[in-house]
Amino acid sequence: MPKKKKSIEEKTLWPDAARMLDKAEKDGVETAWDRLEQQTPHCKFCQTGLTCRNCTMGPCQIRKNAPLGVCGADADVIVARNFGRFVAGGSAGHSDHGRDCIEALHSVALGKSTDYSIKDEAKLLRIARELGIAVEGKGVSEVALELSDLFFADFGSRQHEVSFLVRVPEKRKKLWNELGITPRGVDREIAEMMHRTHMGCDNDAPNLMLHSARTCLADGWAGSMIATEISDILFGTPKPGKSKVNLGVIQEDMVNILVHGHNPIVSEKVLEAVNDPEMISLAREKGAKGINLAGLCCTGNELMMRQGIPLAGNHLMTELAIVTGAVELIVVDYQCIMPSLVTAGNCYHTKMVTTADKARFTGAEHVPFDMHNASHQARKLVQTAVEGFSRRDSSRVEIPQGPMEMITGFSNEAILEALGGTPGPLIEAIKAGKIRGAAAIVGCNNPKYRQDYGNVNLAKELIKRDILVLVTGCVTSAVGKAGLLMPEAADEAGAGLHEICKALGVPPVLHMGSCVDNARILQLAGILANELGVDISDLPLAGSSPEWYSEKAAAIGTYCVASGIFTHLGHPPNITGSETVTNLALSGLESLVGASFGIEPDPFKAAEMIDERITSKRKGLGLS
Ligand code: BF8
Ligand code: SF4
Repeated sequence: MPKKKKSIEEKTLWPDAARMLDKAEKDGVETAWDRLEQQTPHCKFCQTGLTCRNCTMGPCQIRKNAPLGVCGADADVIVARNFGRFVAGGSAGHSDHGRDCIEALHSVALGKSTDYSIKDEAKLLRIARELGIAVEGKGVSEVALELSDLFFADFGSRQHEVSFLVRVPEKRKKLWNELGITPRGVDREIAEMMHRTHMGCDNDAPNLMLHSARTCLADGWAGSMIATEISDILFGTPKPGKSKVNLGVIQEDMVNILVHGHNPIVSEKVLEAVNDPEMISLAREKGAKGINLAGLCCTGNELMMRQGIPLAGNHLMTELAIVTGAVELIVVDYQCIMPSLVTAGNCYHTKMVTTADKARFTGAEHVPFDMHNASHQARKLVQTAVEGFSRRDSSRVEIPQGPMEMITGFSNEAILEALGGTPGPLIEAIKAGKIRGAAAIVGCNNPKYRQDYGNVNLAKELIKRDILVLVTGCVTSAVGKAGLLMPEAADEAGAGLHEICKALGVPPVLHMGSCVDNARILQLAGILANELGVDISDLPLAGSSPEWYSEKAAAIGTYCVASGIFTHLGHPPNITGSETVTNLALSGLESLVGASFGIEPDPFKAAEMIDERITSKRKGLGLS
């Protein structure tokens, strides 16, 4: 049977994306949606996790007439091994980003980098104290050095827990100890996952799944948390501020530069170079009004929440941003960057530049950034963009208009400040049922879904039910475009949440950052649980990733569940070939860690699922 082509309407929720999809077709630019069509139907063995390629006696596929791999591994073991490696990949991504942040802090502390500095000294001192470093009588550099050394140690062969476990409620820590899943060194857990999944090691599916949990906990409570906290120390702790989102942030009369990836270490420097008067006058000489910087994906979130830089869009908007024909330069660091961007750029005058030696793209120019050359390299890049302006073909430019306004930047510090310095008022609102609970909607776009349909509708349904929504990563752009990040969106919320939002002047959906910043949500959960003297799993909280795609998103989901937070996913990871693993994920984990996964592609039914969970947790706390 010939495959039915999806209409543009079925591909995305958004007018800006629809217009660019139409233009892409006319301009002959292939997108992720086109390639998905070519890749469909997917291999059933891979989709259910039943393929093993871990040695050359195989590869093996588990079938009815061949239920064991050559070595004798069964479906459960193969599925659990594959899942373990999948989340180890995600944990490695977040955590290696965290390591780069430690290296930056370390080099600033040693005075080896003049390109970076400590912007939030108060936070540096606060965190150092929190982690047991004596700060009295010491200079900022000395404290920064001790803190970076402590964080480096969090990555190594340490035998005891990672430092930020001081934020975890005692009950939860005891549970992790009993299960043997207390995260030790970040690299240690990831390497051990690779070891366990080598042929002939861990051949017990539940035991493998427990180590998956441990690996992801090392990501959430160390790798990601360290990335977040150091980014705040180096670039400032986010405060609520205005920004804009959608492709309308690209400016026709200006040189346009997009930053894409995850680590603010590159994008912050690009921003500085963009604001350099010398660069601006160079742009004017070339006939542009100035230089416009906008962000994509998580790097976009990082710049937006600290500097107010507008967000052009999320994962599936990255190719479409280039299709506007008005982008001179796209600068990337790492993660979630489609290699197709090089090809899309070649269809226009858009140049793609890579900056990390560990993330190079064939066909893109490589301008490596390090601690000692970042400002210089950033200026070089901006100059390249300015020079590209004269190569722009104005007859091929089409920019959707009308960016949406939004308020972003709700770090925990900002949330506590809005509450008057303590979590007390939030707890009172939860007790009174004005806020019935909170749900974090996080993660990605995936062309298998109508873009952002799940992300937006789930958020809308939850706020109607007086459930406060927290967002990070690519969901930010989704809810921002839907207007949900503005205080006026409180009018779409239930009466209780509406009242609280109006009193505080905040939106019913709070933007908490990029994907590594899901660690902020873990920290907040820890604060609330400690304040109430309960475990995280007792709180009326939920996580959700309706349109996830990445290994990192699976790692986030797993550390959420292992931390005691029920987590909804739009579709399962590739585990359904094993009943044991699937049952463990959907229910078995409940008796072990007090939470599990729920799968539901329909956002309206997912809202129901999350609501039920929150209701039962409220009951458990004796709340109506
Ligand atoms: O880490 S939400 S598509 S950009 S994986 Fe990637 Fe998913 Fe976006 Fe940021 Ni997170
Ligand atoms: Fe096959 Fe076992 Fe080798 Fe996997 S480890 S490829 S199941 S023989």
